[in-house]
Amino acid sequence: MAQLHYRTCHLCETMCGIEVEHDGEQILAIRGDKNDVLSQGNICPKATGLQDIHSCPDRLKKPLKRVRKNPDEKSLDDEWVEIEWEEALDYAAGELARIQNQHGRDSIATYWGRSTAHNLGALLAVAPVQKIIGSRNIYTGSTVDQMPHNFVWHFMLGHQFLCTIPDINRTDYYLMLGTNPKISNGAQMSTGANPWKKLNAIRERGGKCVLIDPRRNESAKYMDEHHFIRPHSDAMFLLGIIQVIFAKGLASPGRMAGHINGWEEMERLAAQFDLDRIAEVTGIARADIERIAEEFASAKSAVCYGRTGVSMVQFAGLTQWLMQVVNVITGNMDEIGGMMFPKPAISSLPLTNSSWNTYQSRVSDRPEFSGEFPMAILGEEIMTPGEGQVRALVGLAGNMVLSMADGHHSEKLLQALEFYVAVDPYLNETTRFADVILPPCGPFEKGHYDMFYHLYDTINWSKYSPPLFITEHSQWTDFEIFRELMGRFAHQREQRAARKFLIRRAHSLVRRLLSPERIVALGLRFGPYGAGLNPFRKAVLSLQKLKDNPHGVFLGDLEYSFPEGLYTPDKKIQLTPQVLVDDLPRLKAYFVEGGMEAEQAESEFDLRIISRLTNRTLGWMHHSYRLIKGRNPCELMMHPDDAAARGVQADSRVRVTSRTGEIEIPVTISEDIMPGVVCMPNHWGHGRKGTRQRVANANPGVSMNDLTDIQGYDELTNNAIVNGVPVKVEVVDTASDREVTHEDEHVEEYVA
Ligand SMILES: Nc1nc2c(c(=O)[nH]1)N[C@H]1C(S)=C(S)[C@@H](COP(=O)(O)OP(=O)(O)OC[C@H]3O[C@@H](n4cnc5c(=O)[nH]c(N)nc54)[C@H](O)[C@@H]3O)O[C@H]1N2
Ligand SMILES: Nc1nc2c(c(=O)[nH]1)N[C@H]1C(S)=C(S)[C@@H](COP(=O)(O)OP(=O)(O)OC[C@H]3O[C@@H](n4cnc5c(=O)[nH]c(N)nc54)[C@H](O)[C@@H]3O)O[C@H]1N2
Ligand code: SF4
Ligand SMILES: [Mo]
Repeated sequence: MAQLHYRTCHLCETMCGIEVEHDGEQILAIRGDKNDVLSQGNICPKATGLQDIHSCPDRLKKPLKRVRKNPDEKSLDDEWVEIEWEEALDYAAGELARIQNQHGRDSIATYWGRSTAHNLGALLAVAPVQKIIGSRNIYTGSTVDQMPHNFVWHFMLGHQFLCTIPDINRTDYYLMLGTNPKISNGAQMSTGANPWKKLNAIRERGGKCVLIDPRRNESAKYMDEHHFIRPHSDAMFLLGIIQVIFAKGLASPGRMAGHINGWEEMERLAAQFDLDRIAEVTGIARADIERIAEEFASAKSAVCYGRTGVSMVQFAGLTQWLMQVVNVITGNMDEIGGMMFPKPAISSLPLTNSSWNTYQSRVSDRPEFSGEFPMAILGEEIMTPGEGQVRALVGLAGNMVLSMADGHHSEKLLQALEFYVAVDPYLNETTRFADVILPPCGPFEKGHYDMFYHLYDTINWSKYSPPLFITEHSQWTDFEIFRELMGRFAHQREQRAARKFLIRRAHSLVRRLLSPERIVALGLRFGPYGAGLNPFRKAVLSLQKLKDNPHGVFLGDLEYSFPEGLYTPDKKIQLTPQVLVDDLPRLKAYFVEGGMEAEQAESEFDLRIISRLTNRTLGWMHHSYRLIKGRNPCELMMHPDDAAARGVQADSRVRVTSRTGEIEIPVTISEDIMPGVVCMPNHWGHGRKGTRQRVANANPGVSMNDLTDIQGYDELTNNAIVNGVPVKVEVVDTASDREVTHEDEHVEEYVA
């Protein structure tokens, strides 16, 4: 008999409520939950793909161990055998302990990919795993994503997770840079899908929406204006905006008066840049910059916000900083309709680290940020011999071969590892280099609470999703896998009998007392809406209350939290942190003092490539047949002038070449892309030897990150540059047959 289950879709930070109709273990349909307090029935197509993941025959249920053909070297011809959990955990822990005892703490690195943040068990494991391993070699997907934001929040507001959230529900002016909410459903801003409805609402209440983007992306039609901007040049545009706001006497601190340092310095810094030169390098007319600045500063409330298009580029740190400066100098920081700060039911800020440059990396002296190093240096730490060299990797929830800049480089570094344990449900482009794969249970076989994404809330709310199915695999969430792996590792690493005994006792105590659900209950109890230590206090929120309210609990609109909520020692906003001011000469050298022209004159790569998300997919969801069936979106978008200049026609296949690699890809010719810029979707490029993912491999596409460059990262924040990478394009042939290229028939065969 069909039953209904309510939960949160865990696939992205949008946190939509879904209604799962199922008959026993068979899922019949996934729909939006109309009663969900956040999303009110809105979802995107990706949620429906979860049922394919649940039933996917390629999803691993038991650990896999590599059996090497040649004991001295890994090969993609090696075989995999399924082994029992006990054996797999003992083997992995034993190898890690052996390597660390022989080569020291830093010889093990950890890598945490995107799905960590979507995953209660994995998130709860992060801090203990890092503590137990004790290595400085910590790497996460953050440095191929949002690190520049964290960097700027740390320096301006005092904590890397004091996340500025655009108050999209109440703003009158929305200035948006490098983001495409129609497709991404909003990034670092959880609205519960269909944020375009909120953009429409801004305009319906008389407000205005402006988009700055090298592509007239799918969100442009919900905006009043769109302006093309040359990739990497947003910091210059923002300096123009700031300069005009000061020059016209429109700057005003609003509610934050008396709580801002660096006001005069900021005015002086922005005044140094010539507005005509800004217009020339950005491609946005001077008159438009002046008008947008005036409109923004004169609006009743306004917010300047940007996402991955301005964080995975050169000068990303400066860009993030200057966006926040625009908000502060117009009185829109911690103001209704401006940038606001949520109050999540479990407060993670006091428990998380925020630091910079307290130590540096071994090979190239890159600074740590909040205890992690940038992904860009993982390869050199593995491949450069010497004391402290990384020899083993514990990697989870990320597919760096497709997602990190320079996929070929990622393959090399993974191949070079002495030992690699992957915690991942798939044998994919990255995990095929592992020695052992420990697969966590599927999304419906465990409870879910968004421990991280509530930091991006646009309203205050809370929700817990219990497991839908309890299966044999349910006992292996990422939490239990790490609990068992780390317990064994600590025990095997220890030489002294007495301490070994204590570790064993502690491990069995943790096993008995701690589960993800219990930790959530504790977090809620000691959070801002919980009863705390007082047994008589009637709490606004508890785990039981969340269980009783499967559509979530609304906790109120976002409220003022500054200056008390600031984490800076003097409780003031730092408008001009020295480290950011010190990065301005680099911007000047490139855009004002001829760097850009010199680069263009020297280089054979005359186009810049940027990324694009597609509505129906998300990285690892290419395992879902219903999401990727049909024409493969992996095509290169090109402006008609650029196409004509190279003899490219609508049915051409082209070769795209960069400093690091080349790919061949069909084209789409469109005026929606800025001349001089080309664009393609990322996270494709399946079909590689040694993977076990039939759906993705049957419709493989090519990988954009086979073109991006490991040497390309924002010098200040160390975030990878995967947008605006120099390339050239040549015709391979025309009239290519797309039907054949996309091998759809093959997928049909498999699914049938
Ligand atoms: N469908 C779908 N949704 C997703 C995801 C997914 O994979 N698929 N991933 C999720 C994740 S992990 C994230 S982080 C978010 C990302 O969410 P968004 O940031 O909204 O993602 P994008 O669509 O990549 O938008 C980036 C925009 O930046 C533009 N851009 C590129 N270079 C520049 C530049 O130099 N300057 C400016 N101003 N713009 C530039 C691009 O043209 C593009 O329109 O999406 C989330 N949602
Ligand atoms: N060129 C280019 N590159 C980009 C981007 C871009 O726009 N352009 N975007 C960047 C951004 S914003 C992001 S977030 C990254 C994303 O890149 P990654 O962090 O690499 O994310 P995915 O490729 O989605 O891989 C997720 C992995 O997690 C695994 N997984 C799924 N569920 C679970 C689970 O419950 N537990 C565990 N342990 N594993 C699980 C999947 O099998 C898969 O291996 O890519 C970045 N790279
Ligand atoms: S936007 Fe789509 S993928 Fe993201 S949470 Fe909502 S339904 Fe899931
Ligand atoms: Mo991301």
